[in-house]
Amino acid sequence: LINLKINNMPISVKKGTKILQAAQMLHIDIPHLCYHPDQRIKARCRICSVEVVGQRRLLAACSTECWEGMEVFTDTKVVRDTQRGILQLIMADHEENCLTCPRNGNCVLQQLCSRFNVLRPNIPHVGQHIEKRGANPSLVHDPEKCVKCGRCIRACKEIQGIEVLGFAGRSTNIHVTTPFDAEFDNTKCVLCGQCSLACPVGALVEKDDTDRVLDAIFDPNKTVIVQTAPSVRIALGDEFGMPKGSIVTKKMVTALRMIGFDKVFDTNYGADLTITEEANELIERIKSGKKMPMATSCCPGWVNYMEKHYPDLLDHLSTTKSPMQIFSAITKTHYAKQENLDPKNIFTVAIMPCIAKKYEITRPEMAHDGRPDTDAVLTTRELIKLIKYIGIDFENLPESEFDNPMGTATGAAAIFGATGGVMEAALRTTYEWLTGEEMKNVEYTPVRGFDGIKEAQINIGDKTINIAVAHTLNNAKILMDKLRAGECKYDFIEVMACPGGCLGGGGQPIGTTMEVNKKRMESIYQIDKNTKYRKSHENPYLKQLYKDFLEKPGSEIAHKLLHTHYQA
Ligand code: HC0
Ligand code: SF4
Ligand code: SF4
Repeated sequence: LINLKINNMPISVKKGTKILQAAQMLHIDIPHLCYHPDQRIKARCRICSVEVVGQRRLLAACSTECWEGMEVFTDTKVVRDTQRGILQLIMADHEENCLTCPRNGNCVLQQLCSRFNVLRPNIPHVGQHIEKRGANPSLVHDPEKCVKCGRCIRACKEIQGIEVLGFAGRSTNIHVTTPFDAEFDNTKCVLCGQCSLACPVGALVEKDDTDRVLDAIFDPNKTVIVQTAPSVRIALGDEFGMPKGSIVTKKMVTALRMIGFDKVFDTNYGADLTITEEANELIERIKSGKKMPMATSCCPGWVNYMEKHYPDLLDHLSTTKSPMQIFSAITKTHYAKQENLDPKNIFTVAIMPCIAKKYEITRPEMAHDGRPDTDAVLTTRELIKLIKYIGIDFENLPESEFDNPMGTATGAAAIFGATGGVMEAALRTTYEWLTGEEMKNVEYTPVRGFDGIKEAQINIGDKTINIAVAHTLNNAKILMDKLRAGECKYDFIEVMACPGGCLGGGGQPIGTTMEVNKKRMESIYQIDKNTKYRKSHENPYLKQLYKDFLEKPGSEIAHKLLHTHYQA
């Protein structure tokens, strides 16, 4: 242990601890902008400068390790003047229209200016006008709001290995951009939104679709149907002061009804349907030996990645659509007929932890009779905005249940939100269908947890199935390079683009970190444990759906509505 003092308070820390963390242990928040707990430390912004006795210059608290006998001061006049000076410099290059900024009220720069009383710029404005980028369904980039912390660049590189963002220009013209300033969807970007989750200000945000959804809600001719992804219910509470990982499913349902949705359904029902179709597809592929290994395809960030980076391997992707799209396809066909609704007048909304899902719904193959299956995707962050807009006291809401038939789902669907979950859910059904025996212990732990790549062998009847699970595209790349080189022994691969799976999605509340994701993962497995049915094929409403409409997994009608293809 190393002994030091911060603001005259003694503390002992492990070797290697940085001043920033040591101060946190003493409940002192040293301001920081470019520092992010899950990223490599760059010490670019210097807002975390502190005074250390015996040192001639200020040191960056984020990158300086504590040493024995160190004496740190975080709030001397020179420290405060430095912090305010840095903020003044940032503000001289920052478009100051906080009131209309999407991050108003949730912006690190705004919080710091308020905390350090930097209320009026004292340096002339030097920022240059740079056009916004946003002609794509998912992401808006406003370089004039950028603080040059580099967190988006590191997210893209360190999580996804894509490196589509980088610095260009010099001096007052330095800015973050894409290769040749291209629009995101014309680059290697997969629209995962991890950059927007890492951004401390309003420079990178999701495309805001809240007004489009409200317009539909206020249109008397429209029946507006909402579905909510597995990972929203364990993250939404964050923003309302509830402990991280709180399971708020039933409050969320109440809030959605108050916002004005006509029916509140569950994407998890779609996830059960994805599993029955995908398990059937896997069994067919195993039996025929064709297009093996099969890879999951429910994550649109991952699908974009395959199309842009491994177009030669597209055959490996399962043709089963994602739960969101399967759900909407059923809504606008079978459900519409059952309820005597004209599909023209149905507006389907999906609440997702994801930004790439906004792109997924615009794919031409995700439409039926010229109408998109899903009309709008809102991120968890946009749902938070709507809840606040209506003025709902979320924490104290009474609880209520999803509507049926599409509000009932199994525990297998719940775990889709965590890396390894789709694999585990698929194995529960594949096992029973291949062997005809009951799977007694449904919890398949080798695919659980946050290891980057998880591999296992599972014996199903007389077959041995090799599986691999990866999260983040940096890890997916390792698997795909092996596959391309013909060195891959797997039968079934699951990939989710975001860290931890959808629970760490690019559309989740600001402040999402791996530490938070761990709590979300525990909650997801808790939901599975507490659900009556735990295997997708046991969902009673799904059995009814196959009986009334889809006939059997992989039927002609199932193929028409629930399967898709990919394009290089
Ligand atoms: Fe996911 Fe999904 S689990 S992609 O991660 O498969 O976004 O939460 O909704 O569609 O179910 C996201 C989360 C979903 C879908 C499901 C899948
Ligand atoms: Fe990179 Fe994802 Fe952001 Fe695209 S959306 S720039 S891939 S982090
Ligand atoms: Fe979207 Fe989930 Fe894929 Fe992230 S992991 S891109 S949140 S579907």
